[in-house]
Amino acid sequence: MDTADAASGDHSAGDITDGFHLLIDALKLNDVETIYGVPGIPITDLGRMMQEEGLRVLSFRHEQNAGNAAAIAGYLTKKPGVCLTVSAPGFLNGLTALAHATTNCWPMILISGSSEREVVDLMQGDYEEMDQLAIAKPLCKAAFRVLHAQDIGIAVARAVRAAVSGRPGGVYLDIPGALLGQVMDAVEGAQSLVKVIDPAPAQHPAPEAVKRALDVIKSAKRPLIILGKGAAYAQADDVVREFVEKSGIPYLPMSMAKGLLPDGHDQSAGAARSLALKESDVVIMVGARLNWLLSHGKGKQWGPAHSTRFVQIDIEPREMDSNVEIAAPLVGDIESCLSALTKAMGKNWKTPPAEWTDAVREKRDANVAKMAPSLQNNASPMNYAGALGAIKRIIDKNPETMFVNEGANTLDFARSMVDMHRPRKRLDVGTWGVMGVGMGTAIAAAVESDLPVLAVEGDSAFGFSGMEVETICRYNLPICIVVFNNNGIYRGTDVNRAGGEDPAPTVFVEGARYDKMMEAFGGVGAYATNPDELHQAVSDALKSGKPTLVNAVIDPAAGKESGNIGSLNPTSVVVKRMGGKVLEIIKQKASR
Ligand code: ADP
Ligand code: TPW
Ligand code: MG
Repeated sequence: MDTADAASGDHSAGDITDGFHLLIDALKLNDVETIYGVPGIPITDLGRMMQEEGLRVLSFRHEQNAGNAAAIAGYLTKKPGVCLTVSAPGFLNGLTALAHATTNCWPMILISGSSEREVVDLMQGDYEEMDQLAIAKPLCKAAFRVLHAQDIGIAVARAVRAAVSGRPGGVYLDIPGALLGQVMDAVEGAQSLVKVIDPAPAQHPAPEAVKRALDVIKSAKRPLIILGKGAAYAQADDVVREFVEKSGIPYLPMSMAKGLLPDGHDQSAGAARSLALKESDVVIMVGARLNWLLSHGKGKQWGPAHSTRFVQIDIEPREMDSNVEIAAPLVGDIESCLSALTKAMGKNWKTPPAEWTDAVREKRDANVAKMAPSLQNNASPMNYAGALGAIKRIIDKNPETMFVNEGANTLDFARSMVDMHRPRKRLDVGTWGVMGVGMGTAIAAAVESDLPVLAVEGDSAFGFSGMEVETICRYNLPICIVVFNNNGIYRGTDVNRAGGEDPAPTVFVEGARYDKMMEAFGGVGAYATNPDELHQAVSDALKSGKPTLVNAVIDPAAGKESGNIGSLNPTSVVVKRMGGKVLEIIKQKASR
């Protein structure tokens, strides 16, 4: 429906409309198709009417999971994912996901019902009273409240544009319950709706910035491209490929950019990460930030201080120099910037010295060869490599599968062992490393892509959103969950250091059967103690498309504290004394 249709609508003089319908019409006019939420006062009827009016409404068991679904829907579609919640507690439950979306630069709109404005502002104790707008503000890109039905159209338009333009992010839209019941003339109502034209306009880089970037790249002896999830989000896949291939420069994909170019690509430096970061002299950042995931662009992982020069492509000007000097900032959208660079490289582009590209390739191939036997490990109970070998073979055979991944060891081992072959197929914990995104992510991945989903989950990670297996069964989604069950967080072997009866804080019930949770709601439960059984169970699930949960038994001693990021744990100090005299001061990291 375009604006003209909406304005004339099906309405004739004398018809009236209300806040419910104006909100629904405004969302539909702006191409929103799916709503992820949890019903209750004051938005129960809104959900029903949305469904009646042709929106797909997915009802969750907890708002955080609905919010995580909306966040990843935004990443996958470049349109705002919409989450709908009730007031105060429901709103707060949705807020973690809104902040997560904002942190990851994904467009999302959290729409929450709220209580009587007059009562809230006088703090008179309304049902679920809370000043939601004030609370949302610091956690998202923009926050709006609508008080009058005739403003609903403009409010939705502002929310959509704020979410997707520039650096994408989360937007909060506060809908006081009373607004939904307001009535107005239907023709005027239809005319009040606003269709956002060109919501994320192209942003072309300045020609001098392109030239500066190219000069820096040309000066490099050992250049490296880093592709981030901003590049995957941009959906400029062909342009990215053309730039990488024409430049001849090795590239490193960040976690969710894996598959933007297939991991088997000749220029991939994925398995030579340490060498590539340490030895490169010019690094071209493409939709990736120099945050903790790249140790802030300095320190041990990198070459000598100030020896690496950076070119950075980002839509957000303030991202430049966030951690180190950026020699050539290229501000604009990925597609415009990379097209301009590729064009400016011209016909006689000289690819980097073979000495460098060969060194990266050799290191990568050696590392891949070194890892290969571990992926064939058939031991039972499984270690991570054995289990992930089975998962890797499945993804290699079914490259279209949407791959969801969370946990600590389960995440870090899977990232390095399971190759991705297509863009935006690896969906994980993002910039914050949030546990609990798994089921919301899996549900949105299935709904938005219509493709089979494989979610590989640590047993702890799964527990954060595990109740959504009911949602998966209810909507009969083609999702196969594999729980890597090592009886705990990082490992299942920790003991209570006080010797008491309580288990250690990181361990769970031994030998739990997560597969039974899926069976409880009519899905398929499977139990795998070795890689062959795991391979079989997952293959069957992908073939049948039935909701499935495979409980994969992992050796409780196989994992490392905090997976790959144990070094981020604070150091504790133990002082050993004998008779009041200090014998030794021992500094130690968490795991022992
Ligand atoms: P990763 O974790 O993969 O390194 P980040 O989330 O840290 O990626 O960085 C993504 C970056 O991409 C953000 O700085 C964001 O501003 C940028 N970005 C998002 N969309 C676009 C786009 N269309 N064009 C350019 N930059 C973008
Ligand atoms: C919202 C802290 C990081 S990883 C993890 C926790 C609790 C679970 C690791 O255990 P899992 O994986 O999933 O069983 P594995 O294979 O190592 O055993 N709360 C939030 N986010 C984070 N990151 C944490 C806590 C954490
Ligand atoms: Mg675990």
